[in-house]
Amino acid sequence: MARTVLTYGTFDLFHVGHLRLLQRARALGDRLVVAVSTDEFNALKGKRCIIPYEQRAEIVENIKGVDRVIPEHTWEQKVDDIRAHHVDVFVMGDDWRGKFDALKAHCEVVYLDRTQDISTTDLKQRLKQVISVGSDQVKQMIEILQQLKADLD
Ligand code: C2G
Repeated sequence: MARTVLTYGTFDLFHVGHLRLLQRARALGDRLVVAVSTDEFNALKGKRCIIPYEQRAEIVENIKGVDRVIPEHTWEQKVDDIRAHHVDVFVMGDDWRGKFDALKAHCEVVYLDRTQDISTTDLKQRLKQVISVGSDQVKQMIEILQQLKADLD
């Protein structure tokens, strides 16, 4: 019987931390089911995604080793998902360590080390810095052009 692994996540601005989590989760079994948080559920988690659910799900389901993507609508659906997909192992990054131990009544629970120095939050911060530098340069250009126009008047 195939050993099924299940994990959950937002996977916004997909990066190597997400990839390595999925690779290591898949290596714990023969098939991997990934529940991707919907935009509505992310609002509940207090997260605002850059990439909409449909695209996040499309990226994840095309990652090698991912066999099935399902939507994550609520915190409470995990036990139903475990039963519906005959899950043997539930996996999360260790930022969630201990949070899902109740699922040990239904399947193995494994927390994997997060990949260091990469996160969606960090990527957003770096993007903001690039944008703010750009907008400062645009402001300087506008001042130069306004001064030039004043000189020509
Ligand atoms: N992750 C990781 N290393 C990183 C970043 C993320 O291993 N540098 C892992 C997280 O620990 C998680 C998975 O990648 O297991 C997806 O991360 P997020 O998209 O941030 O997921 P999250 O918002 O924590 O959603 O019901 C559970 C929630 O849906 C989890």
